[in-house]
Amino acid sequence: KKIILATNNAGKLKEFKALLAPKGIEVLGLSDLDQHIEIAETGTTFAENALIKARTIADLMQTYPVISDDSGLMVSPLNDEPGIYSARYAGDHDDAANIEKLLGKLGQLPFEERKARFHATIAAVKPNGQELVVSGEVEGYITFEVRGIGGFGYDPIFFSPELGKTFGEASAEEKNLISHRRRAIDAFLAQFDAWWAA
Ligand code: ITT
Repeated sequence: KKIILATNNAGKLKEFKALLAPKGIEVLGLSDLDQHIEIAETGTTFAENALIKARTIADLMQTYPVISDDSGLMVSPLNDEPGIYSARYAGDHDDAANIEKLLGKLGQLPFEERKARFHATIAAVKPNGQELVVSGEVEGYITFEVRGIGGFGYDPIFFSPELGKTFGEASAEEKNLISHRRRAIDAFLAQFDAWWAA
């Protein structure tokens, strides 16, 4: 089974490939199709933006089912900022600048008050228009400094109590066991057969 992942984010693509290959689902990124398509994320929620991305690519490529991932980091003491703006918090897809801005805003706030959660919404659209939207979240704390070089985005400052380390310090396999993306994909897989057949 082949599906297209409507993303320009190499970190996401790698995780989707690893998480869906064991289920017999081959994930093709836009980069695998030699495409780079910028889509304006004009929605006000993860679900709206995920649907915008999946529908745009589904309209362009009528051959394969398309899925998308809209995700972000919600930091409790910052009223869930940066949320849907996570990729463009300080600079557009500038992970280092985004991290610096976030750490600056939290200052020396005590560790136990630095609660945060990652969210991922997956939207799936088939050529016949059948749609599916599912989500997943994982909880953690924002560290005081960068720890580790694994993953992407905010991973080096997201401490997972379940792993006892940051997502930046975790291996890809460890992160994929518990991540928001893993949980969204589990929800997707629970409805996959019905969606695929519909
Ligand atoms: P596409 O829209 O092309 O898929 P994007 O990076 O622009 O890529 P989003 O708009 O969904 O995607 O923004 C998600 C951002 O949230 C991402 O760029 C990271 O900054 C952050 N993020 C999401 N999942 C993450 C993860 O697993 N680890 C670290 N940061 C993550």
